[in-house]
Amino acid sequence: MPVHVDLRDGVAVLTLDRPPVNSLDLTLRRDLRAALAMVMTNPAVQAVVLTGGTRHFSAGADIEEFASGVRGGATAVPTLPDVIIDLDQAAKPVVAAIAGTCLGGGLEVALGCHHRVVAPNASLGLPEVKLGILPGAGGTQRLPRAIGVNAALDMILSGTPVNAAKAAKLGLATLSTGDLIEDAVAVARQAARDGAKPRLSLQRAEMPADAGADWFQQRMNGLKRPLPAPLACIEAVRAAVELPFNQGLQKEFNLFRELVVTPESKALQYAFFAERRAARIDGLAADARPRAIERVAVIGAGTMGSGIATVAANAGLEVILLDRDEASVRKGLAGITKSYESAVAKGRMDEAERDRRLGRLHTATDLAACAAVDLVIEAAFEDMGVKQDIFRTLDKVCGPDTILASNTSTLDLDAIADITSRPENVVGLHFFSPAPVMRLLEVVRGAKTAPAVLATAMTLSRKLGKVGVVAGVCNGFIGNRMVEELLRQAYFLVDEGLLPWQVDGALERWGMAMGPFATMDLAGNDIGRAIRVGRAAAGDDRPYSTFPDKVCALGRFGQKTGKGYYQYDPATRARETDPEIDALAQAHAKEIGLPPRVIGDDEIVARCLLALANEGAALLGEGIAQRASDIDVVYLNGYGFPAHKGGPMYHADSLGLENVLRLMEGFLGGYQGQFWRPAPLLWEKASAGRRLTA
Ligand code: TC6
Repeated sequence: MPVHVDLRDGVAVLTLDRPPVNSLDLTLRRDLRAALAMVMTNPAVQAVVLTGGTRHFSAGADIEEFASGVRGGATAVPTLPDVIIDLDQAAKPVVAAIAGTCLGGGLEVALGCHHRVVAPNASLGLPEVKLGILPGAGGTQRLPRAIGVNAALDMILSGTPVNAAKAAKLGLATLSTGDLIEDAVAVARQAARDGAKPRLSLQRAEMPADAGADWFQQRMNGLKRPLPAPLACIEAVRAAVELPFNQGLQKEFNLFRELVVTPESKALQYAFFAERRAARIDGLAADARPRAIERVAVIGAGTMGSGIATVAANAGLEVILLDRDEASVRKGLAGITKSYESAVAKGRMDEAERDRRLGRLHTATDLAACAAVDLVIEAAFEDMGVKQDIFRTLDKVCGPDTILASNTSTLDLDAIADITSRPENVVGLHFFSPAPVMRLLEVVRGAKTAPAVLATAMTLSRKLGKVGVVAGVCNGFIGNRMVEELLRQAYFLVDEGLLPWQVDGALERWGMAMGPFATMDLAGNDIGRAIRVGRAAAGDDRPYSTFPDKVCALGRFGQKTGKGYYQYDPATRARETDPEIDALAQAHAKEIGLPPRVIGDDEIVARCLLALANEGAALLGEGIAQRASDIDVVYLNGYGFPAHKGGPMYHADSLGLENVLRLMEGFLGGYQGQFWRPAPLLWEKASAGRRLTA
């Protein structure tokens, strides 16, 4: 039974038990409703405590049910709003005892209870907007009544949970300092004695004191992206203020039903499960146990190495930051200290926490310092000779079980591994810059990487707060190999007469966080050039535009030099178009000499994104990526692909693979059309009427 009932001297403690996260599927909803009905009619029960154990009060509605019909569907009776109305109108006081995650429908259940008591580890939030929906079980109606319209809307629109202390401060719950259940039982007994059953449904929602008549419209205007879900959230909260409770509730549920089938929500639901699927390693032996990682050495105290060291220290690991000389390590450590100081100044970290993290960071200048660590992450200069030298030495100084990882973004991991006597203990850990911010971690499986080492790397990625995605060895792995094809098309579009800002504009209007030219300015155009030179040296003679080289020849390496495809305000780093680049691009196109033609946003977007999907299909066919959804996870977490479009592979599926092939066929006859031959797997799936994403 997913709901256990335990009687404690007049108080019935109902414990949700639906592993792994107490998601409120039809079975749990039915069982909870039945348990409630039972305790309400039991004369021995005076009050009720509802809990979910120590880790998850509830992660909310069962997201799998949103795909219509799955496990009865989210609208199958009793719906979640039905069960919450039972709680709200219960004849005896009901107290929610909340430990761990209390999200979405979980928090809506708690809001339906008459009192809420939280353990210090509780995390309460309404993350529905991140799934392209709104809290559809009373959250938009009860939360504003509990904590005021402004604070409620902030929580609903951000989707970010609050911790127990903040929840108490907001008046959302009472903080338990002792045993959660005992405290909740005490509250329940007192409520039974007092007959206290405060129902949020009977309260008013307080508007901010200074709110004008257009307050809700202003919140809508202030949205970064006016997507259907955040707009509907505001509309529903407005209903909480303007309509009687029951009408507001009905409006909210109607909006939920409309949102849950939008393309944006479908894509976000897909992305949620894609991220979890990425953690699974196909074909991994059952006995591949992850090793414990407690001490880490990071080689290279530059931006990347310092960033990785910060991530490791933040996760509670002991870290040695290494570089060739004292000055370099001191500079790296100073940078880390500065970033912690800034977090303290902004109130994001307290001083004690800063000191704890700094206390985990040690420095060294000799590789011998790696002798006793569990893992070494090399983040030195991107040069095969340099990396092989380091790995040769590490192989001698490190213990036999130490895992040696390289942060290389393009080099052949197997050539690095084979320089050691332990290639099975070598793995790639490709972090993205800035490492403390970017969630993506490509975990590169070398030809000889041992299963246990791979499992360790994936477990570590989770501990570091990263989304690990397994990739095979090839130039650029998943993300950078694909992005090269997007860049190729972006530069070809300039060959054909477009200006860089026109290409970026089209992609940004479509939803990319940043267009390819702005991205290259951020990454460094000299880095892009080095990659092209490296590829050419390795025998890649496929045509490439010469435009980026012309930009590099002017010393315009991007943001770090103040100029690239754009010019940057030295104070604010704001980007502006630059007449010099426009003139250069126009002269370049003239030199290429193609007949002028109008190229609209649709073609720009299709060429850049289908170049990604086609290369994605190629590396899927080669076994570099485990599954199409992993490729999407890479793009959603490392390349600014909009989550509400699902990722490049999902996007291709959404267009329909037959349509994709038709578009590619059109491009095949155009400028540099040879790049539009479909990858065999794309062809195969399209011909069979199947999708790339399962
Ligand atoms: C809502 O409530 C709407 C209400 C209105 C209705 C009218 N459903 O993330 P983990 C699975 S919308 C189904 O690896 P963690 C997950 O797929 C919902 N399944 O663990 C995974 O399965 P696998 C609003 C779910 O400890 C397993 O549980 N709520 C759900 O790192 C473990 O998950 C949210 O958006 C779910 N709701 O993090 C919260 N949640 O093992 C979504 C999890 O087969 N969930 N699973 O791969 C989370 O944010 C996190 O899962 C977590 C736990 C913080 C709860």
